[in-house]
Amino acid sequence: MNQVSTTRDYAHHVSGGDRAPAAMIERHSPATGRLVARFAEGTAADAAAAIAEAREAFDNGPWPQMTGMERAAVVRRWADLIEENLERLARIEVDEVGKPIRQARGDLRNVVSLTHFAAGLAMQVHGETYTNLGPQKAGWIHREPVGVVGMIIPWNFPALIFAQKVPFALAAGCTVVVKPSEFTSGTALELARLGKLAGLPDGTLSVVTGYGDPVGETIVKSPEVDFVSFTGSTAVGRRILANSAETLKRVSLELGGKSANIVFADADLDDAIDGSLYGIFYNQGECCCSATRLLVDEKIADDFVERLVARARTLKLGDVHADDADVGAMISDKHFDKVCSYLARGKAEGATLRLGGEAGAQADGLFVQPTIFDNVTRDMTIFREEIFGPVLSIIRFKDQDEAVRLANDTAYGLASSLWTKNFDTAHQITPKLRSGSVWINTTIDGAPQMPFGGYKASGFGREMGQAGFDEFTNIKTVFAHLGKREP
Ligand code: TXE
Repeated sequence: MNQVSTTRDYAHHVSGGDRAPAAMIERHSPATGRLVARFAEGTAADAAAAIAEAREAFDNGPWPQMTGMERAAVVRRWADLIEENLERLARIEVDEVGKPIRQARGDLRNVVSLTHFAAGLAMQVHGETYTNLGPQKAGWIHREPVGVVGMIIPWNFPALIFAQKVPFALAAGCTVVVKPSEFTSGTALELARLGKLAGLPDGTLSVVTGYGDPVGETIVKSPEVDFVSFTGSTAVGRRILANSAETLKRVSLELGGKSANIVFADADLDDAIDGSLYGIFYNQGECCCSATRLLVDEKIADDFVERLVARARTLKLGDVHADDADVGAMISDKHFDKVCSYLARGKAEGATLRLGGEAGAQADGLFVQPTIFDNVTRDMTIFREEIFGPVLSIIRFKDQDEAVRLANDTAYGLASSLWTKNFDTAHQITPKLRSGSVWINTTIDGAPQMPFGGYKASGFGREMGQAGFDEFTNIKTVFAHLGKREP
């Protein structure tokens, strides 16, 4: 048994010294009920202390002044340390999130790749030069780190979302204060400790644990914070945007989704079935870009749904530390109740239940059976609202136009997937889909080089890739006059 058997106790990670916490937040594994961690319950004063350190480290510390090569070396060392600790970090994710170990290992492998990629970008901070302004004028544009960055991270991918943000901001020369989710703070604290070992100077990266209010609120409202990068619910995203208006700080928001997964009749149906199952049951459906709405060409729908349901029946719930676990537990009692309420809604509103539809039978675990609803219609709640659980809604379409209309019939716009062997179809449809990502013959896929982010109520700003890196920079325009200036 590889399970971590002790309860881990964590203080905040603030270099100026750990403040004695007023209270601790207990974390019980949602898969077993066991007490797995205790996190310090941060106060507004804790957040303010970390912000003050980050401000000092940005204004007067060595990090922003280092060459790109020097910063890259530290971030690369950090990536190596994360890789050495990969299994331990993955087990912490399993304990705190309740996700299956295979998926947690995959998350951590991506954390390593993202950190390496960000290290390389540290050497790529450069600007533009304008030499065509006449003999007496020159202009250039600098890229500078944006300053102190506040990062607010959710519970579904605690390490991965940390890595989509933090190494990029650090590589750009920013200093960072992180507030992880109160449910899943362990890996953020462990990653920050490894960062310190790798050589991050004091104050460059702090982690303050605790609740959205007061820790998150203090970060967002602080005039000492220049930029806030948030991933979480659309409701909290709206609040963050309103709060950030007080100080007019920049924000990026990566919010909810209700992604469409379109299967055309000419797709490789085996691949499309695997992809559709992965798209909805990966991370037990607690994924902002989960492929929650399956749109199937009516010509193949009966056969496709039959085969999809048969394969979904083989998915394993249960011991999330076991290598063969496929589907994990819901993050909290409250969230479990919310997902179950959608099961009831789907049945009551007349969708055809083809699989699941109940809580899982595991004792002490907040499991929900993989659930498939067929014959869903546009007006049903399960078609419209983000469920954030292992619940698939299937709807059939007649032609390409109807598929696009249905795919775009949502307030969200994070991602869409489509399955076809006809390149013309894929190429024609892609620009019509109102989402920040389009996956062709794959789903929930990507690479550190490729930016990720939303349209519409899924937010704005990008993470990863050059575009994600640029978010953590500001441009400064420099215009110079050469020689004697004519009045
Ligand atoms: O998220 P919250 P919740 C969606 C999903 C889920 C729903 C609710 O639909 O069912 O959100 O999840 C911090 N100021 N997603 O309530 O509250 C909070 O402490 C500053 C989509 O758990 O948005 C945590 O660190 N920060 C999603 C973070 O915000 C505040 C991932 C996210 O928590 C705050 C998670 C405040 N006033 C949920 N209030 C995705 N896009 O992947 C809370 N927080």
